[in-house]
Amino acid sequence: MNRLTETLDPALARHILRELGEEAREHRFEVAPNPCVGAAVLSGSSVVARGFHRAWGGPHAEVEALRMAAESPVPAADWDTMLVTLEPCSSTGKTPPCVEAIKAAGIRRVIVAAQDPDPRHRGAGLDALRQAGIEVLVDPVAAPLEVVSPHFLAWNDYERRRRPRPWTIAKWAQTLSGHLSPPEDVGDGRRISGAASLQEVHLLRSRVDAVVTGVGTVLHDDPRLTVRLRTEASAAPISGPERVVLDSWLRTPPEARLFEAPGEGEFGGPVHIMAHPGPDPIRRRALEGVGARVHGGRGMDRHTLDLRDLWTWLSDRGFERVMLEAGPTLLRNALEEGFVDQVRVYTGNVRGGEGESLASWLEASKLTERLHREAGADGVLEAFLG
Ligand code: AOF
Ligand code: ZN
Repeated sequence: MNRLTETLDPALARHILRELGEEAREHRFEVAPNPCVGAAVLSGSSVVARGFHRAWGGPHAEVEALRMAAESPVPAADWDTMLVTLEPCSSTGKTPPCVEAIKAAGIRRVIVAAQDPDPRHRGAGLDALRQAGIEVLVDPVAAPLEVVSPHFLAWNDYERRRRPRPWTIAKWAQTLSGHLSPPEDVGDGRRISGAASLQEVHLLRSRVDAVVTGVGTVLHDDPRLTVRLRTEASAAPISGPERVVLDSWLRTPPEARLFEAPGEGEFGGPVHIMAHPGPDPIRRRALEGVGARVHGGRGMDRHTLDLRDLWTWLSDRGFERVMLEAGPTLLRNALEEGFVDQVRVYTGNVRGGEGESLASWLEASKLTERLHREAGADGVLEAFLG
C-alpha cells in the first residue's frame, strides 16, 4: 500500500484545484454535454502529473492523470493523493469507472471540488472510494461546478432530464454578412470556409452520435456528412456519425452522394430519412433500395416536421450529442425553438451572399461562454446558448 504523508496543505490543494478547473474549462466546447474535469496525481506536496477530459467520449481526467503519472519518473509507489475537480465516476459509461483506476493505482487520498450531479453518481463514487479505505475530502470552494462547468449543471437539471433531448451543436459557415451561401461566383456558390475549417468540421463529426440536416441542404449541396480526416488529425478514435435527413415528402434523390459507400479512410453511419406518415411508397422503396432507413409517423403528421418529436426520436435512439448542419430555415427554427445548446460558426473572408442571413439572429441571441478564435483564414465563434 502506498505511503500517505500526514497532511496536505489545504491552501496548496485549493490552489491546484483552482488551476485544474481553469484549464479544464478550456475544453468545454469539445466535451459538452459531459463535464469539464481536471485531475492531478501528487506525491507528498508535489504534482506528479495532471490530466484533463479533452473530448466527449474520450478518457476521463482521472484516467488521463494516472496515465501521465505512469510516464513520469516518479514510481507509482510514491503516488499518494489525487486532486480532481469532480467526484470520480463509479459506474461504466463510455469508459470504465475511474474509481477502479484510482484504487488500482494505490492512491490513498482523494480531494474533490464537487459532487457529481449526474443522478447515476451523486456521492456514489465518493462512497466507493471510502469503502476501499481511501481518505476522501471535499473542498467545495476551490473549483465550484457553477464556474468550471455550468453547462453540466444545466444538462443534469430536472426539467432537462424529464424531457430528454440530445445536446445539439449547430454548425454553420457564413460570409462576412452572415449569409450561409456565398455569391454565385465564389466557391461554386457553395464553399465559404477554408481547408483548416473543413478538417475541424470532420473532427467534430467524428465526435457526435449523429449529424442532422434538412432536405434543402441535400438538394443544394449534395453533402456526404461523413468523416474524412487527414492522417495527423486521426489519432482520435474515429466513428462515423449516423446521418439524419428531415424530409417530409421524400424529396431526397436516391442518387444523392449520402448513399455512396464510404471510401477508404471515410466513415459514415446509416442514413435515416424522417418523413410524414405514409410516405409515397415508390419513393420510399427507391430510397430503401439505396440503403436509407425511412421513418414516418409518430407525431410527424403536421405540415412541417415537429422538432420536439424529432429531437425526442433522436434521444430515444440513444443519441446524446448531435450536430446540426443545415440551411438557414432549419437552423433558424431549431435555434428559435430552443433545440440548440451550442454553436460553432465559421466566418470566411467572403463578402455578400445568397439567401437568408443569420447575422441579426446572432447579434440578438443570448450566447454564453463565448470564444473567438481562428482556423486558417476563417474566424470561428464558439458559444453555449441559454
Ligand atoms: C467525463 N469526464 O473526466 C469525468 C466524468 O459517458 P461517460 O462514460 O464519458 O461518462 C460521463 C459521466 O462520467 C459524466 O456524466 C460524469 O458524471 C462522470 N465523470 N465524465 O466526461 C471526466 N470525470
Ligand atoms: Zn470517470
